[in-house]
Amino acid sequence: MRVFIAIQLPTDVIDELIRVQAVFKSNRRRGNLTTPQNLHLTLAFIGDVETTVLERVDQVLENLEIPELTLTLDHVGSFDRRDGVVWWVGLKPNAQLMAFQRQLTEGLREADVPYDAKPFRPHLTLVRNYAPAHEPVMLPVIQPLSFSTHSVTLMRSHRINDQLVYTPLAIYS
Ligand code: 2AM
Repeated sequence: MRVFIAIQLPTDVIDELIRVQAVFKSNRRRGNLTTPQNLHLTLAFIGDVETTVLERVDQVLENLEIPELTLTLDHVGSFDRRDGVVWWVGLKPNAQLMAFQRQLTEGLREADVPYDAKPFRPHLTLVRNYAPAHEPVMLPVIQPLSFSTHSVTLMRSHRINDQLVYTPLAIYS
């Protein structure tokens, strides 16, 4: 099963992300928009694992002290990836979030759970493999928007009728 660990978002944050996403939706030669129900903050991407590994992930998350975090969306940015440009909304630097994510990945490592060890850059993906229909792309201004969270979710990534779907498997708080 292909899994990752994420923070789920409240509806007002999802609404704001959809507003920002509209810029890419309306000026798009190419691009896969994240569906509203798939918007999330990834903390650790694990990938395809067997049930025995999944049980160890569950143990790590059960034993993890989950802090209450206050996160703030405050900018739009992009990554150039091999499979095209990804545009996202980024979070204001947050030492507590970075420390928590480090604790989580240390737990995974100690439990011998594989994960993508790329440096953590907290972001909420709006569109992947994007190319505009016309230049310039007028980036929207983001009014800083904060939310508090006190849980993490083990998510499954799969395809249903050729649609990418993220399904919560368990919530830890
Ligand atoms: P992305 O949105 O920047 O692509 C599910 O695929 C989630 O895990 C996405 O949020 C994705 O980030 C993230 N992720 C992190 N590393 C990944 C990897 N190596 N492969 C696929 N997704 C990854």
